[in-house]
Amino acid sequence: MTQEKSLWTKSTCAYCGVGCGIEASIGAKGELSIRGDQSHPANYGNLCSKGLALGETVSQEGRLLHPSIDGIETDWPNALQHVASKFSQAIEEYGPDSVAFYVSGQLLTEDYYVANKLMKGFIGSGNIDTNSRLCMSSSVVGHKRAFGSDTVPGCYEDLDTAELVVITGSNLAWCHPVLFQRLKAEKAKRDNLFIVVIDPRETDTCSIADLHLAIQPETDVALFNGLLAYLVEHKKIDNDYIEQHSEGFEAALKSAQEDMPSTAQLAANLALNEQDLISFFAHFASTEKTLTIYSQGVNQSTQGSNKVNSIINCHIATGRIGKSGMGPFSITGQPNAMGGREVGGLANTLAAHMEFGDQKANKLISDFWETEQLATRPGLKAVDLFEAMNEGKIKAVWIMATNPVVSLPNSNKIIEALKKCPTVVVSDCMAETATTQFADVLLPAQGWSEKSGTVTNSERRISRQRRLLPSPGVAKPDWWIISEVAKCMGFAKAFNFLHEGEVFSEFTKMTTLDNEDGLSRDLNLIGLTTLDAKGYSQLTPQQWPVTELQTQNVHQRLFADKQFFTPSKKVQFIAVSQLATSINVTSQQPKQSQYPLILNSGRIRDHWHTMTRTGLSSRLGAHITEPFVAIHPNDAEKLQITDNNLVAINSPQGAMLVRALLTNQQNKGQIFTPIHWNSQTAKSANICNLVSDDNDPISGQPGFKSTQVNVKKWHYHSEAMLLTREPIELNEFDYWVKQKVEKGYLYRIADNRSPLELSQALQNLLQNKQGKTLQFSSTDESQQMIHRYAFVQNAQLNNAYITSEQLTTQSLDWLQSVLDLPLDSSIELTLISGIVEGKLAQGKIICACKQVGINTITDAILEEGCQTLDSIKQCTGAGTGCGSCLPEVESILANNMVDIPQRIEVEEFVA
Ligand SMILES: Nc1nc2c(c(=O)[nH]1)N[C@H]1C(S)=C(S)[C@@H](COP(=O)(O)OP(=O)(O)OC[C@H]3O[C@@H](n4cnc5c(=O)[nH]c(N)nc54)[C@H](O)[C@@H]3O)O[C@H]1N2
Ligand SMILES: Nc1nc2c(c(=O)[nH]1)N[C@H]1C(S)=C(S)[C@@H](COP(=O)(O)OP(=O)(O)OC[C@H]3O[C@@H](n4cnc5c(=O)[nH]c(N)nc54)[C@H](O)[C@@H]3O)O[C@H]1N2
Ligand code: SF4
Ligand SMILES: [Mo]
Repeated sequence: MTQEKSLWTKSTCAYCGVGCGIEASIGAKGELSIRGDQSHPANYGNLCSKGLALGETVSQEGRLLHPSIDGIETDWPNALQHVASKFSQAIEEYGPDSVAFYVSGQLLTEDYYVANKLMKGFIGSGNIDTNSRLCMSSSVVGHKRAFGSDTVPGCYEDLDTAELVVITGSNLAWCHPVLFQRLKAEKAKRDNLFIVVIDPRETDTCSIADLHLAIQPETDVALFNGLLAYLVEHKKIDNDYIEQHSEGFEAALKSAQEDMPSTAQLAANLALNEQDLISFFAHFASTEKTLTIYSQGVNQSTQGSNKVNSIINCHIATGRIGKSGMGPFSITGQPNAMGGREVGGLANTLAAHMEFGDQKANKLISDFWETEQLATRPGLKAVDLFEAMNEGKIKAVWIMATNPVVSLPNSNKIIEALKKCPTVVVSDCMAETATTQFADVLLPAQGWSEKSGTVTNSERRISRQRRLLPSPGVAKPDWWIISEVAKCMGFAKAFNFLHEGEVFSEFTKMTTLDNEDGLSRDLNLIGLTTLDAKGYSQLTPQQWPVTELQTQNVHQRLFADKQFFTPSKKVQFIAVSQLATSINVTSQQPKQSQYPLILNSGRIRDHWHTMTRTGLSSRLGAHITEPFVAIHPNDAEKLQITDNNLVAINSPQGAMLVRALLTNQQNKGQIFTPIHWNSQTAKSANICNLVSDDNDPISGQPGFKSTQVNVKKWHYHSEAMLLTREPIELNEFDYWVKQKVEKGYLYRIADNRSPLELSQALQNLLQNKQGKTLQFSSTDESQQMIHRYAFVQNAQLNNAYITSEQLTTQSLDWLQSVLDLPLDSSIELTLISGIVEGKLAQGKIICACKQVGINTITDAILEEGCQTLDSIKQCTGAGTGCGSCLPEVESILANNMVDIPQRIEVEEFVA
């Protein structure tokens, strides 16, 4: 038992804000095994596909190993001094507001703390903003306006006790899978749990919903205003709570009533069935234990802050905050979105939840940091920051742990801004990202598994990330890099940290300034201020406020005492009104007819953001292999687009080229594309090329979820699938997408050349010498020419391709695993004939953990007679790992049981 313990180190998952505890052990060859930490209260041992694949993404492939200046490798002292002098020179010449940091919710709290301390405390500018601006800032505004503090009041345990769970603007099944599975298990156990999903799309999250409201995009304020008006009309409000503990009710109600002439009219405005609307309202009215989970469909909007307050208003009116099973619950995106907010990562807050404009806070921080330069006013928010850069006002920027060329709206403008900025410093783990290309100085940062520190999850729980592996090259922790630059800038005394634990200790003390009792501010870590190095090293999860070190898991809710952090100590209703949206709600027609469709964007189950990490795992890459646009069949028909066509999407800002996926899960007039692919993984699939930088006037959060676009079929002459062991540059082709597969890469290509010309172009690129070439050209049943080519070296397949006019009509999923298999005669035959047998025949991978393909699952249903999820699990192993593929397995089951038997065949084509 003791031996077992010492082999597994506890840490926290690198990805989403659920903040799951993991345990890692290192094998003989340095490989990392990962399992869920049974004792961690965020996940009790469960992990999703991304968490389980963490071990596969810690490879050294593509890592940034050394600092460089203007593309020339250098050492740390030189690089640090260079950055310091560039920043100091700019400050001297143009003032502190001429420099900026753009940081990330993927930094650890310790990194974030020193970055904020340097910019706000010692450079003396507010110009540090974070990618959480794109993610959580509308929630921050909503919280501060209502509660007087940026507080998420509830905890995950509320999922286990709630009787109505409203999930709005969140695809929990794919983005917070462990919470989704927890809720799903509750749903299976309890008859008294009703689940409502509010999302314009029918997502996998709807698989557990009793009611799905496919509202028109951007109409959430009207919906929740309608709910508030309904609650009042049906006398379902908590009058005592409103009178004694809140302010602003009358004004909020007046705005709400203006948005709801009648349920019939509101339903028509939102394009909902009136019965469904009333059902939602009635459930909310009659269920005390109501939890409203929300995420980017709410936050990422030009009226995101108002959407948040429209939700919170309904919870205040019913007194449903701070009690078990109820409350508004903003689910955070990144692993440390919360930590960043705690230490002042946003340009408009100070640190430890203290605010600009508060003289007392200003003095407390200045004294604590022993500085006279503390910034006195907020800095530029992300979009404005890059705008200022574009105008030449920012002379030096330091980007850490984020990839703004992909993730900020209007990518072309971001690229222009970076080109104009005289000094662009980027700290990243990867050498080649869409953003590192534009850096003057590159600094290699330690990544997950190498760095050490803390993160805070959605339920305010602080957990340790621990060092597991050595770092490659000379990569250093972000907090160290920042502190060393600060020292070179002349601030040695304030940045003399020797260990991340010392940074954490200083931060915990800061939370207690004039706040020993936790009555001035919600964020109080007084119980952690006495931690010594050993205590920090062994720290178990702690949920704030931490009045004393928690030796077992606690589940606390704030505002149970009905005391808020507003001047009057009362919670605030905020009067909000539905603003006009980019579509004309009543006619359902987009207002600008040149761009008649609304483009929505978001995440897929197995990829993380710009794919710098999940793109390294072949298991994760196999779920969805190519960027796509989901489009309703009626819209597609009008545009003469069929399934799998390549289509160009255009907006006034830019264009992208992706594969069409026809689906009824998409509402008419709206399309959806994932955010993950970018210039490193596809020719033209960066959705932020199209998104405008319109943002919420209060939070500054961009409206990523609705961009007006048009879609046109894109014509090409030939397609290719190319398999290589090494990455290859394909920009000469009109369309390409890269997928990591076992032992290599699989590229999908489309071009305006003929199949034969494309074949020749590929051979020129591959430059194969000294080996065995297998080549075969033939026609298929529809007389299309197909060219197959494989190059074998040392009895190993080195590269291979197939070109044809149309490849998408054929299932070529077997190509994903072929590099990993010993090359025998049957594989050679498949490569030149296309006849697929045995292991190669299982089709698209559905269960990433157990590598189970769609054909194996459909076989189990149709041929083995598996008619339940459990029997499929038993028979195929699918869904027995992390379980996040279960909704998809279920939908395959449902599809195959309803209109039997549309079997997905691996097509064989005649040689
Ligand atoms: N697999 C995976 N998981 C992740 C991430 C990842 O990259 N991959 N990223 C993490 C991060 S940083 C974040 S922020 C979270 C995001 O987590 P989510 O917010 O759950 O994810 P999204 O897919 O961005 O968007 C959520 C949903 O909002 C819907 N939506 C769009 N417009 C509207 C609207 O007007 N109203 C309403 N009610 N809904 C609308 C979209 O259709 C979409 O289904 O995920 C985290 N988890
Ligand atoms: N259209 C559209 N755009 C969106 C969104 C959307 O829904 N739609 N969502 C927005 C949201 S919510 C978010 S959170 C953003 C995410 O967008 P980004 O933050 O740009 O995405 P990531 O790929 O996570 O970028 C993290 C970068 O940091 C590097 N990195 C990882 N760990 C470390 C580390 O420890 N130190 C350092 N120095 N570097 C590290 C990675 O290699 C990677 O290059 O995208 C936003 N953009
Ligand atoms: S839900 Fe998945 S991605 Fe999120 S923290 Fe847990 S294991 Fe990691
Ligand atoms: Mo996010």
